[in-house]
Amino acid sequence: MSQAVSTYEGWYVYHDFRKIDWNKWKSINPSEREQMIQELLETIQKWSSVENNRKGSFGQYAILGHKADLLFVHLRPTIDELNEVKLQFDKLDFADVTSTPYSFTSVVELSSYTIPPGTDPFSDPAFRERLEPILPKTQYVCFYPMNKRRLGDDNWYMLSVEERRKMMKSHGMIGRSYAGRVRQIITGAIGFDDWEWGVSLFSDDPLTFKKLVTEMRFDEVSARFGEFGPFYVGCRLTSDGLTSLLSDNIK
Ligand code: 76R
Repeated sequence: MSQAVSTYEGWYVYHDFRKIDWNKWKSINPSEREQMIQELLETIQKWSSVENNRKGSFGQYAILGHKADLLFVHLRPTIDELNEVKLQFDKLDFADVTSTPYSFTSVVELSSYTIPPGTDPFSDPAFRERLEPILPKTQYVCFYPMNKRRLGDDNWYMLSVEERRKMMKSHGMIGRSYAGRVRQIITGAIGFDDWEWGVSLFSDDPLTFKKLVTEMRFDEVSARFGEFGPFYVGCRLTSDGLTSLLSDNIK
């Protein structure tokens, strides 16, 4: 049996993808729509306020393509709070014009591959901040779930910890060459969701996602072991942005 990797967990994360039923939304009279937006914004205000005392983080995005229209990302210290947040949304009148084409439940995860044995990572205060991250306020987000393959000789879970560490080191080096251009939050979902990890990338230039993911595809750990779910790309929304997405040019 190979030795399991030890991991450090931080805040729990809920990626809530929403699709808007535009026919239904447009059939509602304007004053009622206005009221529904206000109610939504008040709830969002509450969700965002957790960042003030570092009790979590919140981000909202407009998603491109047919797979979803909106993405709400919640980070909270407990999974119970994520459940509350989910129900708070579902009880809003606005929820009645949306559906959930995708969601992902996971927890911020840092693994020990690149931590020298015998050192306490918590001696660096930045380590806790990485486990409890405030979502970067970049213009663009990219999210996808992934697995590590278990097939014949390409079985990640049968490799020795040294082999895995070597590959993760190379992976981390590529990642670090994107420092300042992209931020990543890796969340672990084993036992929580249908894929093993969620990858959330943040950048002010969407092309950076393509460049980084392409470069990693050629690196051994992704080339041999990476299996990927659906990709989502989106633009960060302010409250005003969300209001105009829902109100501008509505006939
Ligand atoms: O956290 C660290 O800085 C240590 C190095 C590191 C680890 C251990 C690291 C760095 N990652 C780690 C773990 Mn990563 N990462 C991905 C993807 O599309 C693909 O091919 C893969 C998706 C991207 C784009 C990415 C980016 N990473 C992991 C794990 C857990 C593996 C396990 O435990 O088996 C996964 C699934 C994963 C996937 N990674 C970085 C990045 C970037 C940009 C970095 C540099 C981070 C930095 O230095 O700030």
